[in-house]
Amino acid sequence: MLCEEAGRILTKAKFAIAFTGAGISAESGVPTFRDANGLWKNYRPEDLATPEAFRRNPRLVWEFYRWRMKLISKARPNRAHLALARLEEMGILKAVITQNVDDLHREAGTKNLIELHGNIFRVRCTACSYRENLKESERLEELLSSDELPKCPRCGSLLRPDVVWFGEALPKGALEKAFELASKADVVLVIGTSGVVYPAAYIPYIVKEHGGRVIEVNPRRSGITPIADVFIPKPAGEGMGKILE
Ligand code: BJW
Ligand code: ZN
Repeated sequence: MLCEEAGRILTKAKFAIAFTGAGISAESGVPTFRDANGLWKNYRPEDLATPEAFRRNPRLVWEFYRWRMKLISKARPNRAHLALARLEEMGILKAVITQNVDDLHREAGTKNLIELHGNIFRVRCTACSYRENLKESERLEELLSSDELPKCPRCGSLLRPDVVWFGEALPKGALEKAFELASKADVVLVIGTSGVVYPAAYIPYIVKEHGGRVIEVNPRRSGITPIADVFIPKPAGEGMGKILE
């Protein structure tokens, strides 16, 4: 049963979607980007998650991503990821659009998942079209236990994480699909994002412009809060627990 005002809005929704950010995985032990202490060794994401940083110092960027891959590979979906999978099963939620690269929505069982910023368990070649899903190829351990820069098995060039860095285009199909869903949605459930990174942060605004409602779960105010119809100032697990009670 769905409780509270947010639950009532969701129950009546014809086409609800969710839009998630790093905060939904915080309770799984995955660090966010912009909360206190920063993500890693006092570097800002804007200094590591860029093609320039990778060109300048691929070792540093790979060290950062290996550290995160290790951490994320031990993380499990939390109550909030599971609640979204359950809402999809109930036929209420039509899609989850995530900025996260951590795979936790998929592990929780969400079927219609749109990953706007890529996936940390995939690598791709900087020179040719080679791509690899390290979970599927079972080569994650090999990559994590080596200190070498990973090279393309096809052409020998440097591999990079298959994620979207600042200044890079989002996967075209994913962004188009996300915008299309947002223009159709009558409700968007926004969970755990600071709402400052674009074009992803347009999504709740598109829903709102088309007359849809915005429900937000975040312990702190975000770039989305000014347009939220319902703001639940709680961590994701607790906030979603209240809605699904
Ligand atoms: C909790 C919680 C709990 C804590 N429960 N909540 C328009 C305007 C201004 C700027 C731009 C614009 N358009 C483009 C730009 C430039 C740029 C940008 O947005 N810059 C701004 C920062 C100023 N955008 C880009 O460069 C994008 N590309 C682009 O536009 O390309 C144009 C182009 C077109 C055609 C050809 C070529 C180019 C790309 C953006 C890529 C972002 N990449 C990253 C890294 C991904 C890989 C990786 O993971 O390593 O994506 S950066 C990082 O930020 C990551 C995240 O997905 C993203 C968003 O962060 P998120 O998820 O919101 O996390 P936080 O940490 O910011 O917030 C956490 C929230 O959780 C907080 O609110 C907490 O309160 C909350 N929280 N605990 C619930 N328990
Ligand atoms: Zn290659």
